[in-house]
Amino acid sequence: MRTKCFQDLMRVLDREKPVIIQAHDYPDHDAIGSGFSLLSLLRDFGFRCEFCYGGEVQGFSVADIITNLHIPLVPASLLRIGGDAQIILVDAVAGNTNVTRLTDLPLTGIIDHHQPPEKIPECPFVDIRPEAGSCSTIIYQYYLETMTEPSRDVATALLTGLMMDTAQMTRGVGPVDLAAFSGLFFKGDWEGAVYILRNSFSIQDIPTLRYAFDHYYRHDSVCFVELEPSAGTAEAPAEKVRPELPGLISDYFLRMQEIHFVVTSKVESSVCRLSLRSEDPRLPADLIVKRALEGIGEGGGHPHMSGGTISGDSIPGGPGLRERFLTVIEKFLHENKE
Ligand SMILES: [Mn+2]
Repeated sequence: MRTKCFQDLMRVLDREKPVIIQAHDYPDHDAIGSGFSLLSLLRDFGFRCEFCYGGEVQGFSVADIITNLHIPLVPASLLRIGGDAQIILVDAVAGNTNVTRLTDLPLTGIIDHHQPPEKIPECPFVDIRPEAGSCSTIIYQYYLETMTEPSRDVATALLTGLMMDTAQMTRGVGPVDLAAFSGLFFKGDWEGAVYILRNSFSIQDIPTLRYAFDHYYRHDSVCFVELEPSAGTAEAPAEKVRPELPGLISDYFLRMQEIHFVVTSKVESSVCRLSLRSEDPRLPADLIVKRALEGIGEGGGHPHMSGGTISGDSIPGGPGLRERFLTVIEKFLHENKE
């Protein structure tokens, strides 16, 4: 895929019309870092920009970043989007259920680092680089390209996005990520960024963590954690699970030396959300979730980290879900046998 550049983006944008940068719903650190830095860069070049998200901002860590770094992020529901808006999606796959459709207007740009769907939507500017460890890395490249010095807040936001998505530079790291890391580290408040990343759990998560430790299922090196109300107790109602917790739980279980693949799921308001992690190169989490949810839901992401959703009557329940994954995993292991 040809790498696009910031010049190409500026060429397709009209300075007379508003630019709306949209992060995926319930934005995470990388969505916020990349959206905020793109907003600053476009404003430097004379564009009128807003930065918005669907869903809500959840989690103390993301909320802290928005406040501390003075990020002008607005809920999409508060924006009045006119017919001349130019919408750019960051850190998100167009058409996925985690991207609220703001208007009937077609997208003007997509900037992302997730594995793209087979059919990439028609769009004037598409810069999708699955080889980048974070979307923040891509935007940092735009700063290099235009020789723009990021402000301290922008550098900190980019660094936080990069470090979060790469689990502190331990997964999915490519040469561009390393260049971004070394370029940003002392430009931003690295101690602030590291503090946020190190303090991702809260005392309030303990009942859910306890539930996870008491109720996980393990099949060889594969582990399932199901935070669904039907399997739960009053100690761990899934309704109270913060959206980033399943990912953190998957990360945590992956640290067990016996476990190389983790699927954490939670069911909330008739939607089952899955968070997957893999450290087995034979088991790419993005392809496996896609295959396991075929016909019942959608999923995608990266080989080391992916997610998925299943809605309503299609939710198969714990045993059914495990069965689907184990069948697919078995096939992958068989195909990739040395
Ligand atoms: Mn990302």
